[in-house]
Amino acid sequence: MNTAQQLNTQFGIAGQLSFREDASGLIVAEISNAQATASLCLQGAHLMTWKPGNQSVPVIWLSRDAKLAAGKSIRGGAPVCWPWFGAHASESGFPGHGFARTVPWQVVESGNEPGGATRLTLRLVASEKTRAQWPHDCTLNLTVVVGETLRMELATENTGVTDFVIGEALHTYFRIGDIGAVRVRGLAGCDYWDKVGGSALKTQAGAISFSGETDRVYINTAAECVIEDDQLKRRIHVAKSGSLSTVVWTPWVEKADKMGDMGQPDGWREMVCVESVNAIENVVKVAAGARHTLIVEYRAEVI
Ligand code: TA6
Repeated sequence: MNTAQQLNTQFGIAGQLSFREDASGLIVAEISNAQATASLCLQGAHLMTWKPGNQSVPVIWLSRDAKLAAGKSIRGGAPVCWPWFGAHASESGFPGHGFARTVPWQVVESGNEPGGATRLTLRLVASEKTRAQWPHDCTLNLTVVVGETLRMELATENTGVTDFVIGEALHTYFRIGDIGAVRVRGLAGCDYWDKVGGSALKTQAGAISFSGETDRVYINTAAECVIEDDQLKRRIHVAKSGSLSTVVWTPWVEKADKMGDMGQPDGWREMVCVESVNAIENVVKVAAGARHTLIVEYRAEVI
Protein backbone atom coordinates (compact mmCIF):
# COMPACT_ATOMS: atom_id res chain seq x y z
CA MET A 1 0.00 0.00 0.00
CA ASN A 2 1.39 3.42 -0.96
CA THR A 3 2.47 5.84 1.72
CA ALA A 4 1.08 9.37 1.83
CA GLN A 5 4.40 10.63 0.50
CA GLN A 6 4.35 8.24 -2.45
CA LEU A 7 0.74 9.23 -3.20
CA ASN A 8 1.62 12.93 -3.08
CA THR A 9 4.43 12.33 -5.53
CA GLN A 10 2.33 10.28 -7.93
CA PHE A 11 -1.15 11.81 -7.62
CA GLY A 12 -0.88 15.05 -5.64
CA ILE A 13 -1.90 18.33 -7.31
CA ALA A 14 -0.13 21.35 -5.84
CA GLY A 15 -2.55 23.55 -3.93
CA GLN A 16 -5.52 21.23 -4.68
CA LEU A 17 -5.00 17.60 -3.72
CA SER A 18 -2.77 16.16 -1.03
CA PHE A 19 -2.61 12.95 0.99
CA ARG A 20 -1.91 12.65 4.71
CA GLU A 21 -1.63 9.78 7.15
CA ASP A 22 -4.23 10.04 9.90
CA ALA A 23 -3.37 9.17 13.53
CA SER A 24 -5.24 5.90 12.89
CA GLY A 25 -2.69 5.04 10.18
CA LEU A 26 -5.36 5.38 7.48
CA ILE A 27 -4.64 7.72 4.57
CA VAL A 28 -6.90 10.70 3.87
CA ALA A 29 -7.06 12.72 0.65
CA GLU A 30 -7.62 16.44 1.24
CA ILE A 31 -9.08 18.45 -1.64
CA SER A 32 -9.26 22.24 -1.74
CA ASN A 33 -9.92 24.24 -4.89
CA ALA A 34 -11.53 27.54 -5.85
CA GLN A 35 -14.97 25.92 -5.74
CA ALA A 36 -15.00 23.61 -2.71
CA THR A 37 -13.19 21.62 -0.07
CA ALA A 38 -13.56 17.89 0.62
CA SER A 39 -11.86 15.01 2.35
CA LEU A 40 -11.89 11.29 1.58
CA CYS A 41 -10.52 8.31 3.48
CA LEU A 42 -8.82 5.82 1.15
CA GLN A 43 -10.21 2.93 3.19
CA GLY A 44 -13.65 2.39 1.70
CA ALA A 45 -13.11 5.28 -0.76
CA HIS A 46 -15.14 7.03 1.90
CA LEU A 47 -15.89 10.66 1.14
CA MET A 48 -16.15 12.26 4.57
CA THR A 49 -16.72 15.96 3.95
CA TRP A 50 -17.75 18.36 1.19
CA LYS A 51 -18.31 22.11 1.48
CA PRO A 52 -18.89 24.08 -1.73
CA GLY A 53 -17.94 27.75 -1.81
CA ASN A 54 -21.54 28.97 -1.75
CA GLN A 55 -22.20 27.32 1.63
CA SER A 56 -20.99 28.29 5.12
CA VAL A 57 -22.16 24.93 6.55
CA PRO A 58 -20.87 21.66 5.04
CA VAL A 59 -23.39 19.83 2.84
CA ILE A 60 -22.20 16.36 3.84
CA TRP A 61 -22.65 15.37 7.51
CA LEU A 62 -19.88 13.65 9.46
CA SER A 63 -20.59 12.55 13.03
CA ARG A 64 -18.52 14.32 15.65
CA ASP A 65 -18.05 10.78 17.01
CA ALA A 66 -16.77 9.49 13.66
CA LYS A 67 -13.58 7.51 14.15
CA LEU A 68 -11.08 6.32 11.56
CA ALA A 69 -9.96 2.76 12.31
CA ALA A 70 -8.73 -0.06 10.09
CA GLY A 71 -11.59 -2.32 9.08
CA LYS A 72 -14.27 -0.13 10.66
CA SER A 73 -16.90 1.97 8.84
CA ILE A 74 -16.99 5.73 9.38
CA ARG A 75 -20.23 7.29 10.65
CA GLY A 76 -21.37 9.85 8.13
CA GLY A 77 -20.06 11.04 4.80
CA ALA A 78 -20.91 8.90 1.75
CA PRO A 79 -20.29 5.24 2.59
CA VAL A 80 -19.98 2.89 -0.40
CA CYS A 81 -22.31 -0.07 0.10
CA TRP A 82 -21.31 -2.93 -2.24
CA PRO A 83 -21.73 -5.73 -3.41
CA TRP A 84 -24.92 -5.99 -1.37
CA PHE A 85 -27.17 -3.48 0.42
CA GLY A 86 -28.38 -4.16 3.94
CA ALA A 87 -27.97 -7.65 5.41
CA HIS A 88 -26.45 -10.35 3.17
CA ALA A 89 -29.20 -12.50 1.68
CA SER A 90 -27.94 -15.76 3.20
CA GLU A 91 -24.76 -15.19 5.26
CA SER A 92 -25.63 -13.55 8.59
CA GLY A 93 -21.91 -13.33 9.42
CA PHE A 94 -21.15 -11.14 6.40
CA PRO A 95 -21.00 -7.36 7.07
CA GLY A 96 -24.15 -5.27 6.62
CA HIS A 97 -24.01 -3.17 3.44
CA GLY A 98 -21.16 -5.29 2.03
CA PHE A 99 -17.42 -5.09 2.61
CA ALA A 100 -16.42 -2.25 0.22
CA ARG A 101 -16.58 0.49 2.87
CA THR A 102 -14.16 -1.23 5.27
CA VAL A 103 -11.40 -2.52 2.97
CA PRO A 104 -8.42 -0.79 1.34
CA TRP A 105 -8.83 1.05 -1.95
CA GLN A 106 -5.96 2.36 -4.06
CA VAL A 107 -5.65 5.62 -5.99
CA VAL A 108 -5.53 5.05 -9.75
CA GLU A 109 -5.90 8.57 -11.17
CA SER A 110 -6.25 12.24 -10.28
CA GLY A 111 -6.64 15.42 -12.31
CA ASN A 112 -8.27 18.79 -12.88
CA GLU A 113 -11.64 19.11 -14.58
CA PRO A 114 -12.02 21.84 -17.24
CA GLY A 115 -14.22 23.99 -14.96
CA GLY A 116 -11.72 23.86 -12.07
CA ALA A 117 -13.10 20.90 -10.10
CA THR A 118 -10.73 18.21 -8.81
CA ARG A 119 -11.08 14.57 -9.89
CA LEU A 120 -9.89 11.50 -7.99
CA THR A 121 -10.44 7.85 -8.92
CA LEU A 122 -9.94 4.93 -6.55
CA ARG A 123 -10.18 1.16 -7.03
CA LEU A 124 -11.14 -1.48 -4.47
CA VAL A 125 -8.25 -3.80 -3.68
CA ALA A 126 -9.49 -7.40 -3.81
CA SER A 127 -8.09 -9.84 -1.27
CA GLU A 128 -8.59 -13.36 0.05
CA LYS A 129 -11.06 -11.85 2.51
CA THR A 130 -13.14 -10.13 -0.16
CA ARG A 131 -12.99 -13.14 -2.48
CA ALA A 132 -14.24 -15.34 0.34
CA GLN A 133 -17.39 -13.22 0.40
CA TRP A 134 -17.50 -12.33 -3.28
CA PRO A 135 -15.81 -14.94 -5.52
CA HIS A 136 -16.20 -13.03 -8.79
CA ASP A 137 -13.63 -11.47 -11.09
CA CYS A 138 -14.51 -7.78 -11.17
CA THR A 139 -13.19 -4.26 -10.81
CA LEU A 140 -14.85 -1.60 -8.64
CA ASN A 141 -13.90 2.03 -9.19
CA LEU A 142 -15.14 5.20 -7.51
CA THR A 143 -14.55 8.53 -9.21
CA VAL A 144 -15.29 11.70 -7.25
CA VAL A 145 -15.34 15.15 -8.85
CA VAL A 146 -15.22 17.90 -6.22
CA GLY A 147 -16.42 21.39 -7.17
CA GLU A 148 -19.51 23.58 -6.73
CA THR A 149 -21.29 20.26 -7.25
CA LEU A 150 -20.15 16.88 -5.97
CA ARG A 151 -20.29 14.06 -8.53
CA MET A 152 -19.60 10.44 -7.63
CA GLU A 153 -19.47 7.51 -10.06
CA LEU A 154 -19.43 3.93 -8.72
CA ALA A 155 -18.44 1.65 -11.61
CA THR A 156 -18.64 -2.15 -11.42
CA GLU A 157 -16.92 -4.06 -14.25
CA ASN A 158 -17.50 -7.79 -14.61
CA THR A 159 -14.14 -9.05 -15.85
CA GLY A 160 -15.11 -12.71 -15.43
CA VAL A 161 -16.98 -15.21 -17.58
CA THR A 162 -20.16 -15.53 -15.51
CA ASP A 163 -22.90 -12.99 -14.79
CA PHE A 164 -23.32 -11.73 -11.23
CA VAL A 165 -25.88 -9.65 -9.33
CA ILE A 166 -25.03 -6.70 -7.07
CA GLY A 167 -26.82 -4.54 -4.57
CA GLU A 168 -25.16 -1.17 -3.93
CA ALA A 169 -25.55 2.34 -2.60
CA LEU A 170 -23.94 5.66 -2.07
CA HIS A 171 -25.30 5.88 1.46
CA THR A 172 -24.90 9.64 1.85
CA TYR A 173 -25.51 11.60 5.05
CA PHE A 174 -26.55 15.21 4.45
CA ARG A 175 -26.15 18.06 6.96
CA ILE A 176 -29.44 19.80 7.76
CA GLY A 177 -30.62 22.39 10.29
CA ASP A 178 -33.05 20.08 12.09
CA ILE A 179 -34.72 16.80 11.08
CA GLY A 180 -38.06 18.09 12.32
CA ALA A 181 -37.93 21.06 9.95
CA VAL A 182 -36.88 19.60 6.58
CA ARG A 183 -38.86 17.99 3.79
CA VAL A 184 -37.70 15.63 1.06
CA ARG A 185 -39.43 16.07 -2.27
CA GLY A 186 -39.30 13.96 -5.44
CA LEU A 187 -40.72 10.63 -4.32
CA ALA A 188 -44.46 11.36 -4.34
CA GLY A 189 -46.35 8.41 -5.82
CA CYS A 190 -43.40 6.02 -5.44
CA ASP A 191 -43.82 2.65 -3.75
CA TYR A 192 -41.52 1.95 -0.83
CA TRP A 193 -40.65 -0.81 1.63
CA ASP A 194 -41.15 0.65 5.09
CA LYS A 195 -38.49 -1.05 7.22
CA VAL A 196 -39.72 0.44 10.52
CA GLY A 197 -41.81 -2.14 12.35
CA GLY A 198 -41.45 -4.93 9.79
CA SER A 199 -41.37 -4.44 6.06
CA ALA A 200 -44.63 -3.30 4.49
CA LEU A 201 -45.05 -2.03 0.93
CA LYS A 202 -46.58 1.46 0.89
CA THR A 203 -46.96 4.40 -1.50
CA GLN A 204 -45.56 7.87 -0.82
CA ALA A 205 -48.07 10.72 -0.67
CA GLY A 206 -46.52 14.13 -1.19
CA ALA A 207 -43.27 15.29 0.38
CA ILE A 208 -41.56 13.35 3.18
CA SER A 209 -41.37 15.02 6.60
CA PHE A 210 -40.02 13.45 9.79
CA SER A 211 -41.46 12.85 13.26
CA GLY A 212 -39.85 9.53 14.19
CA GLU A 213 -37.50 6.76 12.97
CA THR A 214 -37.81 6.61 9.20
CA ASP A 215 -36.21 3.87 7.10
CA ARG A 216 -37.75 3.53 3.64
CA VAL A 217 -36.51 1.83 0.48
CA TYR A 218 -38.26 3.54 -2.44
CA ILE A 219 -38.24 1.25 -5.47
CA ASN A 220 -38.38 1.69 -9.24
CA THR A 221 -37.50 5.37 -9.12
CA ALA A 222 -34.81 7.33 -10.92
CA ALA A 223 -36.21 10.59 -9.57
CA GLU A 224 -34.12 13.51 -8.42
CA CYS A 225 -34.75 14.33 -4.77
CA VAL A 226 -34.57 17.71 -3.08
CA ILE A 227 -33.95 18.25 0.64
CA GLU A 228 -35.71 21.52 1.53
CA ASP A 229 -34.02 23.17 4.52
CA ASP A 230 -35.47 26.55 5.55
CA GLN A 231 -33.20 26.78 8.62
CA LEU A 232 -29.98 26.53 6.62
CA LYS A 233 -31.66 28.45 3.78
CA ARG A 234 -30.82 25.84 1.14
CA ARG A 235 -32.14 23.09 -1.04
CA ILE A 236 -29.85 20.11 -1.57
CA HIS A 237 -30.44 18.50 -4.96
CA VAL A 238 -29.74 14.76 -5.17
CA ALA A 239 -29.68 13.73 -8.83
CA LYS A 240 -28.76 10.20 -9.92
CA SER A 241 -28.48 7.75 -12.80
CA GLY A 242 -27.92 4.01 -12.82
CA SER A 243 -29.96 3.71 -9.62
CA LEU A 244 -33.60 2.65 -9.28
CA SER A 245 -33.92 2.68 -5.50
CA THR A 246 -33.72 5.60 -3.08
CA VAL A 247 -33.41 5.12 0.68
CA VAL A 248 -34.53 7.84 3.10
CA TRP A 249 -33.36 7.30 6.68
CA THR A 250 -33.23 8.95 10.05
CA PRO A 251 -32.60 6.80 13.13
CA TRP A 252 -34.40 9.20 15.50
CA VAL A 253 -33.45 9.37 19.15
CA GLU A 254 -33.81 5.79 20.45
CA LYS A 255 -31.88 4.15 17.61
CA ALA A 256 -29.31 6.97 17.57
CA ASP A 257 -28.66 6.45 21.29
CA LYS A 258 -28.23 2.69 20.71
CA MET A 259 -25.84 3.33 17.81
CA GLY A 260 -23.76 5.53 20.12
CA ASP A 261 -21.74 7.26 17.36
CA MET A 262 -24.26 9.76 16.06
CA GLY A 263 -22.78 12.67 18.02
CA GLN A 264 -24.70 12.44 21.28
CA PRO A 265 -27.00 13.77 22.50
CA ASP A 266 -28.60 15.26 19.38
CA GLY A 267 -26.23 14.90 16.45
CA TRP A 268 -28.86 12.76 14.74
CA ARG A 269 -31.10 15.84 14.44
CA GLU A 270 -28.62 17.48 12.06
CA MET A 271 -28.50 14.71 9.46
CA VAL A 272 -30.73 12.91 7.02
CA CYS A 273 -29.73 10.15 4.62
CA VAL A 274 -30.97 10.27 1.04
CA GLU A 275 -29.22 7.31 -0.49
CA SER A 276 -28.91 6.39 -4.18
CA VAL A 277 -29.28 2.64 -4.23
CA ASN A 278 -29.98 -0.55 -6.14
CA ALA A 279 -31.63 -2.99 -3.73
CA ILE A 280 -34.49 -5.48 -3.34
CA GLU A 281 -36.38 -5.51 -6.68
CA ASN A 282 -33.73 -3.23 -8.16
CA VAL A 283 -30.55 -5.29 -7.67
CA VAL A 284 -28.44 -5.21 -10.83
CA LYS A 285 -27.32 -8.14 -13.00
CA VAL A 286 -23.90 -7.34 -14.47
CA ALA A 287 -23.29 -9.68 -17.39
CA ALA A 288 -19.87 -11.19 -18.02
CA GLY A 289 -17.71 -8.54 -19.65
CA ALA A 290 -20.22 -5.74 -18.94
CA ARG A 291 -19.99 -2.60 -16.78
CA HIS A 292 -22.62 -0.89 -14.61
CA THR A 293 -22.22 2.62 -13.18
CA LEU A 294 -24.23 4.30 -10.44
CA ILE A 295 -23.83 8.09 -10.64
CA VAL A 296 -24.93 10.83 -8.23
CA GLU A 297 -24.57 14.58 -8.41
CA TYR A 298 -25.20 16.78 -5.37
CA ARG A 299 -25.81 20.54 -5.53
CA ALA A 300 -26.64 23.00 -2.77
CA GLU A 301 -28.95 25.82 -3.90
CA VAL A 302 -29.17 28.95 -1.73
CA ILE A 303 -32.79 30.00 -1.08
O1 TA6 B 1 -29.80 2.88 4.82
C1 TA6 B 1 -30.48 2.80 6.04
C2 TA6 B 1 -29.86 1.67 6.85
O2 TA6 B 1 -29.97 0.44 6.17
C3 TA6 B 1 -30.53 1.64 8.22
O3 TA6 B 1 -31.35 0.50 8.37
C4 TA6 B 1 -29.34 1.65 9.19
O4 TA6 B 1 -28.91 0.32 9.45
C5 TA6 B 1 -28.33 2.45 8.38
O5 TA6 B 1 -28.45 1.92 7.07
C6 TA6 B 1 -26.91 2.47 8.92
O6 TA6 B 1 -26.30 1.23 8.75
P1 TA6 B 1 -24.80 1.05 9.32
O7 TA6 B 1 -24.43 -0.36 8.97
O8 TA6 B 1 -23.94 2.07 8.63
O9 TA6 B 1 -24.90 1.34 10.79
